[in-house]
Order: sequence, then structure tokens, then C-alpha cells
Amino acid sequence: MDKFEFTEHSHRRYNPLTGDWILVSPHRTKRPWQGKVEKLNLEQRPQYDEKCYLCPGNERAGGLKNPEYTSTFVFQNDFSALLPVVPEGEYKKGELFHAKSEQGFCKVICFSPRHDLTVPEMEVDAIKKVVDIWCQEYKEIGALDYVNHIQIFENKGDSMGCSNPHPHGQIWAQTSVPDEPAKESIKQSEYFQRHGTSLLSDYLKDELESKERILVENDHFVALVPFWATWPYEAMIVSKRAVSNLAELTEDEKFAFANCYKKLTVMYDNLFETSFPYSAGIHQAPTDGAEHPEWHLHMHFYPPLLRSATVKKFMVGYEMMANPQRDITPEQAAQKLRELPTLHFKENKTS
Ligand code: H2U
Ligand code: ZN
Repeated sequence: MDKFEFTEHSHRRYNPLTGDWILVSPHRTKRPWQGKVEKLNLEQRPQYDEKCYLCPGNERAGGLKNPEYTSTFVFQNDFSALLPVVPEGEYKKGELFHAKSEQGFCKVICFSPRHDLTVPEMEVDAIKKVVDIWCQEYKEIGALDYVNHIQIFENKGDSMGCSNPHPHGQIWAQTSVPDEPAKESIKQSEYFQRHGTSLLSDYLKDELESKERILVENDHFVALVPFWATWPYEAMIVSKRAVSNLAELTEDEKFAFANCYKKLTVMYDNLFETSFPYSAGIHQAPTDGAEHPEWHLHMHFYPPLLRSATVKKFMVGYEMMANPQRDITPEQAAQKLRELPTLHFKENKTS
């Protein structure tokens, strides 16, 4: 019997941030693929679309009008999933039936007035303004008594349920800490108590030494494919300094974050020469008034594409019933992404 190699043999990997496991089956990448591999014809969008509810000056559902904004613009979601005024209440019947009222609100952030751009096509200076808005919103919303968790996220691409190609993200703020960040809170707390350092600082130290899964590195931020990545090209942006939330970032760090966000998403677009869909979101300390030295700011990117602009990975079957599973290893995914040109493919075609 050969020695166990994780480039060859099926194995499970542990996600220390959540406590979840993932099944990796590298031997399956040798399987023949007879499906189609195609590029998408990229739609050309206008810089301004009169029918877009996010473009400057346009009317949204409900009749409110967007201002003639020139960089970023934030508004209350007209169809918020959470509401600030809800009667406080609880439903409990024995151990098995339990429901509780939840208070909160949702906002939408337009990243740019330009309808035709996406993050990888924006200038770093313009992306920095998006980071600025995230920081400002985190501070302002976090100061509200009833808000303990602020989820900042971006859904990109209609395959991720994004309703509009105009570059934008969302913020959902609420009283409870939802499950994903709650799991990460417990794991980071336990780690901090054992070691006195943040879990992600120690993880990053190792990753920066091996360089196997690093995608982008600058003075203050790193983008990498986590050792425990679930999605084929999953990535994570982590701050080098163990800051627990956006409000702690310096100006230089905000620029570095923007730079990392751009470089990672350019890699993504270049991989299949398509506007690469993903759900991305920032995990950071809860805004419950307490200090959270265990929390280490990071941003997850979960992209669904597997083999081409149209062939997606489905989290179905075994994955829904048991554990997520992947074929190409995180190391192979990182290598593929690293080998891509650093210039966005659209710029390459016009220059
Ligand atoms: P997506 O990122 O999933 O496309 O969501 C865009 C949000 O914009 C969505 O949550 C909101 C929707 O409720 N929206 C408005 O607030 N006003 C509108 O006029 C249309 C859409
Ligand atoms: Zn638009």
C-alpha cells in the first residue's frame, strides 16, 4: 500500500473556523469529462441603463428616486428581509417547537454609478470607496443597541440569485448572531483561549511560509484558497494584522483590502474568461459592545463555477445529506488561479 498523499488519495479535511469537515477526492480528477466546455458571450452593458433601479437618478420600486451619486450610494432595501419594528415575542411548546421574533434591517450599497462595471473592472481607488462605506456602515450600524451582527455581502451573477448586474452589495443587520458567524465565533474563542493568538494569524503564518495556497499578497492583506475550501475555487481574504472588525482598519489597510479584492476577482474573471459569479461576505466581530480579540476579520468568496463559464458545481446528494465534497484539491485550484494573467481579459482584448 502506498503512503497517504493528499494529492492522490481520498481524505477528509477539517475546517477549524467552523468545525465542519469536507471530503476531498483528488483521484476523481482523472475521470474523463464529456460535457461541454464553453465560454459565454459576454453581454455589453451600457454605462447607464434607464431601466436599472440602481443607476443614478432612477426610480426604485416604491417610488423613491436615487440621487445623482458619483461614487457609492447606500439605501434602505425596499424589500427588507428584516424589520426594525417587530413586537417582541416568543413561541415555545415543549422542547420541540421554538420561534422568536427578530429585529433588524437591510441596506443596499451601489458600488459605482457605472452600470457596466463589476469589481474586477473597477479602479482600486473606486473599490477603496466601497471599503470605506463598509467601514462607515459597520461603525454606524454597530452603535445601535439592538444590532449585534452586521452581515456585509455581495452576490455577483444571476446564477447566484443576483437580481441586477449593476455592481452592488448588501448589508443585513440584526439582533441575533446567525449560524455561520456564530460557529466561527465559538471556534475562534476556543483557539484564542488556548493560544492567546487569533486562529487566523497562526493559520496565515503557516500559509505564508508554504505559499502553496496563496493567491495574492500585499503589505496588509492576503487572498488564499483555504486548506478546507469547499467550493472548487473558494477563496478567503484575510488581514495580516489581527483586527477584529472593519472599524479598526487604517487607511493603508483599507487600500490594501481594495487591492486584494480587485486582484482576486480579476483572477476569477480570467479563469474562464467570463464575469465570474460568487457570493462573498465579510465575517467580523459581533457588535454586542464587548471586546472580541479572538475575532479576526476575513472575507469569504464562494463561487459556484467548476469547469467552464457554464459548468457549475452542485451541492447536492452526498453534499446535502452528509458532507461537502470536492475533486480538485485546494492546492490545484490555487495553482490554476495563480498562473493566470494579472490583467483583466477584457482589457487584454481592447489593448
Ligand atoms: P441582489 O443583490 O440579490 O440582486 O439584491 C438586490 C436587492 O435590491 C434586493 O434585496 C433590493 C431587493 O430587495 N431592491 C430594492 O431595494 N429596491 C428596488 O427598487 C429593487 C430591488
Ligand atoms: Zn444600473
